[in-house]
Parts: sequence; structure tokens; C-alpha cells
Amino acid sequence: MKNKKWWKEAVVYEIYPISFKDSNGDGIGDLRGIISKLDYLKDLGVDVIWICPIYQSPGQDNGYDISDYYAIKPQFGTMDDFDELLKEAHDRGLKIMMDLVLNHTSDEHPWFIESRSSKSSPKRDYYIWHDGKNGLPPNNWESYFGGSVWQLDEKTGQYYLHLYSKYQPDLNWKNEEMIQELYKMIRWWLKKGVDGFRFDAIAHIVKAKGLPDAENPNHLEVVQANQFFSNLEHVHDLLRKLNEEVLMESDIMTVGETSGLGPEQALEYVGNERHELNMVFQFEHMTLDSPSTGTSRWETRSWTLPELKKIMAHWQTTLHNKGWNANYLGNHDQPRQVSRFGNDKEYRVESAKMLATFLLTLEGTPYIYQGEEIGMTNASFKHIQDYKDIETLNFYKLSQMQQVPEDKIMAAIYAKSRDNARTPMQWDASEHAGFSDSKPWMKVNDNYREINVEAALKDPSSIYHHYRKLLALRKQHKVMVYGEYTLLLPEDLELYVYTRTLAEECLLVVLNFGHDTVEFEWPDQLAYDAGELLIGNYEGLPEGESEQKKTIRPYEARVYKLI
Ligand code: TEU
Ligand code: CA
Repeated sequence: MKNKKWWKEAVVYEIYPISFKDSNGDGIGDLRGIISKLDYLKDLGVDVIWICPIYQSPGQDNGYDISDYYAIKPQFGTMDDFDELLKEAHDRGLKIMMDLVLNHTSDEHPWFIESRSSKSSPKRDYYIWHDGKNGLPPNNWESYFGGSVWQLDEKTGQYYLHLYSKYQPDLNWKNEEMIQELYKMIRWWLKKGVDGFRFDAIAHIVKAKGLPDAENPNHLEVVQANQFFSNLEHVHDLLRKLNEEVLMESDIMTVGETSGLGPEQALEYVGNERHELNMVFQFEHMTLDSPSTGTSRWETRSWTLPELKKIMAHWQTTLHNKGWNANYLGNHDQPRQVSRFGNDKEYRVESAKMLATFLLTLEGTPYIYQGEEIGMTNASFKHIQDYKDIETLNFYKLSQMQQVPEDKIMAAIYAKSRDNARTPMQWDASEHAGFSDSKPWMKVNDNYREINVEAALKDPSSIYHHYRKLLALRKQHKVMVYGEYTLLLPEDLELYVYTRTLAEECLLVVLNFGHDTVEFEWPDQLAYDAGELLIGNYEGLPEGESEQKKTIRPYEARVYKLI
């Protein structure tokens, strides 16, 4: 096995702390809540816990607006709680990965307060300031959270740039002193003994020279301008330098969040010889249900299975032996995977298990988002008052201003809102789902009495136990980690079939992404009489099934070990 690494064999579990577990009854998840669930995570069989931001923050974007990188936000606990979490995790053989936001800070960060205080402030250049153009913002770029990326600051009459909300001013990565401050902070966390970093929005730290207007044939106020601030060449110089000066000596794992790229471009970040990042989160499969790049991510379209296969195969084969994939089907920014790629009604359990089988049999490091292991579903709250996410609320306001009908706005929110995945974790059937003793900061999904951890632990045929088995198998069979992926039946509309091969070992994965029973003809090139069913998501086999012709039931998943 070439290039064996611990972080390739690891499975990551993502925690969105505000919604994971509340330990002190204020309705807000916290660090002691996480500590209390470490045994649960260990039993599940994951290796690394990625914790979304817990730093000091006004919380405009649930912590992705940091006002002090060296402090824990009191609602989450204290630095002592963090140290204890780290120790308790390490004692159990679990690793901790921090989420670092280096593209921007909060507007309440002391650097920004100083920066905005005057044009001649020594920290002015830590952020991106610009004069307006004829009483208008410096250019027509649209922010990810709606409106212009520019905010006028009355005090000095200049605009500052923010790719996300106006509470999240972008840092200026042309300023060496600012960069050194970030390095110092990262070294400080490394010294504590954290095991890795997820670099938030890292693709965006460099903006195009001259900040040019994007093409705007319809003369809109603002237009998507991704190409001017995503994955630009200089990002790589900055990451190599970060690696050389700060990260290299520690045996940590790194993953960068990089939207808007394909696998060839991803190799520029994760190629074995690049010394930048271990892996990146790509977004291609997350845009499957949007019309096309350039349109709003709130619009939806229906997609077909061959499209998904094509994207995944492209990533799997391009990075094989050359880099490494980070695989995910959902996270805190995306709808619930069973609601999006499966069937959260008649086949919730089957399809959640099928998706788990998919995620854990791809080449790359798998990332499981909290709640997926019990098949949690989209929030689908009826009233806008129940939504908390700044992106969702901005979208609602802007759509209202444009007189989009209410039902159309809400339909988009049901399908795509980030809050779909941010409802409190469902631990048991008691009031507030065992998440908290009092009213949680965000409504619990109504289905918590049926869908919860306690029920899942008791039921040997639950989604939870399926994950557990898959994670154990992954430890046993290195082919699940390192095996080469080969796609079969690329055009099949229901079946997703592939093999994983490592030296003598070979697995055949058969997944039904549809709600019909379909026939699967065992491929001639694979010796069928030797197939041993390693794991499946149905009890027993269908009656009358022959060795050569398999009957694959709705959302069925089977993994065969060949030879
Ligand atoms: O998300 C950023 C993110 O999804 C973008 O980088 C992406 O490029 C864009 O939305 C296009 O689809 C991260 C966090 O995960 C998210 O929770 C934060 O709100 C955001 O960064 C800002 O920090
Ligand atoms: Ca709390």
C-alpha cells in the first residue's frame, strides 16, 4: 500500500456543537455535552471528531464569525472544558479536529474594530477596504448570503468586503503581519495538541487583482462572481507557506473547504507532491439538485442517478494514487442526506442504510454528520419564525422584497435551508428529545419520539447498528479504505454498482437508489460463485433469487466480498 496514512484510515464525525448536547439546561449545546457523549461516539466506531467553531463569537453565523480565536464562547463552556474534552477524547483514542475560519473574522474582532477606526489605523490593511465608484460599491460582486459583498462604513466613507454576511469582514491575505498573527494562533492550538484542522472557505482567501466587475448583461445590482474569488492561483502559494511554516512538523490532518472545483483542480490542493492540504471538500455532488452554476443555490431541479455516478467516478478515479478524497453526503450547510438522496418517508431506514453503505465504501476519508447515524430528516418547519440561519433569513427577506410568492419561498427553504440539518440532536423520546432540559435554541424535529438514539441503540436492525457494522468492517478490510474504485453500469437509472480492488482483495457494491425492485445480473467478469455477502440492509435474501440474477429490493445495499 503506497502512501499509507492514519487520516486515510480514519472516519470523521462532525459535531455542530450548538445542536449536539446541552449539559446545563440553557437550551444550547456545549462542550460538556460533547464530553458526555464521547463514549457514544467511541462505541459507534468513529476516530476523529470535527467540531464546528466554538471560539468567542457574536454568533451571527453560529460561530463562523470569530471575535477571539484564543477564547471559547461562554455558551459552549470554558477553555478548561475544552482541555478536558481534548484529554477525554485522547484517553479514548479519539482525535479532535478544529474548524478554523481564516477567510474572515467577526466585525467584533478587535482587529476589525481597530481597522475600521480610521484610514490610518495600523490594522487598516488587515481587511479589504476600498473607495466607492460614483456613489456605488466598488464592484458588482454578490455575497454568498445575498446582496453586495461591500458594506459602506460611515466613519471613513470607505467600503469593506465581505463574501458572507456584513458581520463577517474578509481578512486581507496580502498583509504579512495579519498572516503572521494567524500563524501564531494556529501554533497555539497545535501546542494544545489538537489533531487537525478543517479550513473554512479556504478557496476564497485570494481575490482577483483589481477586483474587477463581473459580466452583467442584465444590468443587475449584483451578480455571482465566484471566478474572482475562488481557487485562484495564489491560494496555493499561501497554503504551501502555511504548511511549511506552521503545519508540517505536526502529524495532523487537514481538510479545506473548496467549492467550485473539479478533481483536476483539486489535485492542486491535495496532490501528493503539493504539500498543501490532505484533502478538500468538493461541492459538485451538492450542486446536482440546482439548475447550474451561476443560478441561485436555492433553485431546484430533478437529477438522475447517472449524473451522480459520473461526478463521483470522476473524483474517485482522478485522485486515486495521486491525492485523497474527503467524502460526505451531508453536513451543517446541507439538507439531511436521507431527505435529499434517499426517501425519508416509506423507506427512511432502508435508504439511510443504503447511503451509509455508499459513503463508507468509497475511496477517501468519510465524514459522518451528527444525526445521520440515526437517519434524522429535514426540519421542514412551516413558519419562517422557526428558522434561525442567517443565510435562510436573508434569502427570505430578499425574496419577499422581490415579491416572490410565500409558498415558493418556503418550498425553497424546505428543500435547501441549512437549518434542515441544524435541529437539535435527537437523543431520546423525552421532552426536547433528550437534547436539553429546557426549550432548545431551535425547535426539535417533531419526529424525535420515533427517531432517536435511545431507540436506535435498542433495535439491532437500526440505522445506527448498520453504521456501526460498516465502521467495524472498514477497520477489518483495508480494501474499503485503499481499494481502487471501478464503476459498473454507468447508465443504469436505479442501480449504482462498483468494485473496490486492492491487490488480491475485491469488493462488489450494489446499491439501489430507487423505490422499485430491480434485477441485477451478476457481471460476467466477476466469479459469481465466490461472492460472500459481507453486509446488506435487508434481512435475508428474496425468495427464488439465483446466483446469477439477483433481485435488488427498494433502496437495498449489498456489499459482496469476492474471492
Ligand atoms: O461554508 C462556506 C460555503 O459553503 C462556501 O464556501 C461556498 O463556497 C458557498 O456557499 C458556495 O456554495 C462555510 C461554513 O461551512 C458555513 O457554515 C459558514 O456560514 C461559511 O463558511 C462562512 O464562514
Ligand atoms: Ca448549554
